[in-house]
Amino acid sequence: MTSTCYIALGSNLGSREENLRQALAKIATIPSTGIDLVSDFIVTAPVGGPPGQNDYYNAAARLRTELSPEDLLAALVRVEQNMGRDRLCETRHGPRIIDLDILLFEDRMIDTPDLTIPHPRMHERLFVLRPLAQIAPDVLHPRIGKTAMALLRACPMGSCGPA
Ligand code: A4P
Ligand code: MG
Repeated sequence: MTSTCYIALGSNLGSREENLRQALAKIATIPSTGIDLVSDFIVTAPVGGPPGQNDYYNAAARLRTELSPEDLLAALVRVEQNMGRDRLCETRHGPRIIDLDILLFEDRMIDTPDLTIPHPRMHERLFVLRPLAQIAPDVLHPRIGKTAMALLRACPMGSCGPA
């Protein structure tokens, strides 16, 4: 069974634009998975984390996959590791070469220790909602019952952080 899902990409270390491109190229090689839409890359001020971090490059993509959400997450974590991300050396919300988050997976709602879908903070983040609403304005957040565009419009600049 093919599922549609949306992911967020972020990078604020090294060649940030190139990191997003490389991640997309690697995601395209995940078995039984294809990328069918990618947003523009946007430059956003870091939200949270230690002061003095670089701005992020952020993007969103739509995938079609035969994998389960758990297997897709494992594959995305492997892409992050393959690109040199080492979580043990990172501070929470600190600089990272690449961060790949699953935002939505069909209209599934998952709450396990390793996986929360929809992504728990997606609806309050401009750096997620802007690219997502660009490629999928009408996609529904199954928990909140609003579209990506409605969430973006409802997102007060202050609480979402600058983007
Ligand atoms: N995990 C659970 N649910 C998911 C999901 N839906 N997608 C688990 C991906 N992973 C999920 O992730 C930690 C664990 O979360 C994973 O191993 C998985 O089992 P991580 O990527 O190591 O942690 P993280 O990303 O550092 O933490 P967190 O809390 O996910 O951070 P956020 O909330 O993603 O924030 N500012 C700007 N402008 N742009 C950004 O992209 N990103 C962050 C990271 C902070 N500030 C930012 C940006
Ligand atoms: Mg993450």
